[in-house]
Amino acid sequence: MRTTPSVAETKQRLERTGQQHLLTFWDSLDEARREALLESIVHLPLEHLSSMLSQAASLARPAAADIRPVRPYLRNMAEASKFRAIGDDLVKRGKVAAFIVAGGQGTRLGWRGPKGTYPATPVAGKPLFRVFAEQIMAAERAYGVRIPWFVMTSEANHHETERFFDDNRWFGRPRGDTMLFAQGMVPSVSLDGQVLLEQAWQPALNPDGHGGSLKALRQAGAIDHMQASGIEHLCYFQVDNPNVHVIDPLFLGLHVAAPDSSAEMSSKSVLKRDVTEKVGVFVKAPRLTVLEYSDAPKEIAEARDASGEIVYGEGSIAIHVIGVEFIRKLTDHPLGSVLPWHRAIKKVPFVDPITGQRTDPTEPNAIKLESFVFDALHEAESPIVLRTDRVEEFAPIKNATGEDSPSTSKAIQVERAARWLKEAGIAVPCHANGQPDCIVEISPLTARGPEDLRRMMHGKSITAGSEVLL
Ligand code: UD2
Repeated sequence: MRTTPSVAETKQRLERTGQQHLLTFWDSLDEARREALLESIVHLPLEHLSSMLSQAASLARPAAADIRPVRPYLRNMAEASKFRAIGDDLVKRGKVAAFIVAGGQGTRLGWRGPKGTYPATPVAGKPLFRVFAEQIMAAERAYGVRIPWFVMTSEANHHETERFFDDNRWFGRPRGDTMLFAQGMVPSVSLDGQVLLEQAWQPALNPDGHGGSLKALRQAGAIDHMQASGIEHLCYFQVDNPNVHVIDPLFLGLHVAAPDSSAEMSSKSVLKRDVTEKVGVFVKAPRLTVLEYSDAPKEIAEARDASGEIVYGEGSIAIHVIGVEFIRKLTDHPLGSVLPWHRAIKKVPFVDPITGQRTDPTEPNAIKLESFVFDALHEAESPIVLRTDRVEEFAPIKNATGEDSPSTSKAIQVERAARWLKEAGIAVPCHANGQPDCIVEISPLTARGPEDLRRMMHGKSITAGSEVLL
């Protein structure tokens, strides 16, 4: 059992690493806070901090001249049914688990609880976590298999998330088939590399980004657990997209069997709506890379070909399949993962070590480090991209109003439901502009696609202006 180092040992370590200021308020702290402070310091990666910061500061962005478009697979490709059957077989044999990253705080959305508790669907107002749980349950029923669900939270929302799952009786699935674990935290530092104090007894920390999910899986024992139970591939998705197809056999089949796939990491794209849309894009530089919207040179972001099409248009919707063995390889590293650090300069409230005053800075004063899961693509020998349909799979909820908000997401969810009904041969009343003149929601437990609707909707119809929950 590890014991917390003494104050003398801690002092020496802080002196060695140039962070002595963390004990500035030691004499004024009571016993409990002293203990808390020593315990938090022991977890700080102080010996590595300056190399993490300099790596982040020197992170090379690809030069525009080195960037090329990618050629994705398309859903209507010739051999789609062959790959779909391969994916079906993989799921049936219990080789697949679901993995959601839900550590973000949803601040942009202005929702107080964990984002996954947000009521997202157009008729029933189902919370995002329920939508995903029902999708997984529907796949479990269809394939006659248990599909474990790994849920990454963060320190800020772990307990609330766990309570929500508990209050909802784990959405009707066996408790043991969902594993919740929190992602790691990294220190927020001043612009000259000093770890900030959030309180006199507490260093300022921030979540280590969705890239931290790989390390968190490993540390939580999830990789060992998956490998012991024969799970080989993880279906990765974000908490903000109710239209995600959590278990997609075509995507899985391509991931494991496409001739140019190394079955380590595969990604889905949608064509960018316009050049200003805030999604990263898949490019070759020369390895497959996600170029974040904030990092894309203007001539790349806005390039169009002779027919007016966006050249670098494969937008990342943050849906991947990742091999479990590949995650083990990426996380065999002294710092827990090989993924590079990115830095963002932000405003972080802190306790001034000289005055002892807690200060709310008016200007950005801190470096926050985080890693991104898509950087794992660089490490994959031959990753592939599958382009999918935007309405079918991307209805993100990010902002309170405007683009990517609850109302745009609901409109896309309804559009998809109407499309499924039409494909199943059921007439859907429409406005003159082609948009559905009804609000329809299809529960994942009712139908996983148009085929399921055909059977159950036989002889039924939808009335104009109605609100329908199927
Ligand atoms: C992300 C992608 C963007 C595009 C878009 C698609 C990044 C940097 N950008 O933009 O390229 O693909 O999604 O919707 O990823 N999260 C954690 N822990 C963290 C940080 C984030 O779990 O420390 C989760 C968060 O809960 C959410 C997801 O990661 O599920 C995306 O996070 P975001 O909101 O920071 O990324 P966003 O929407 O700007």
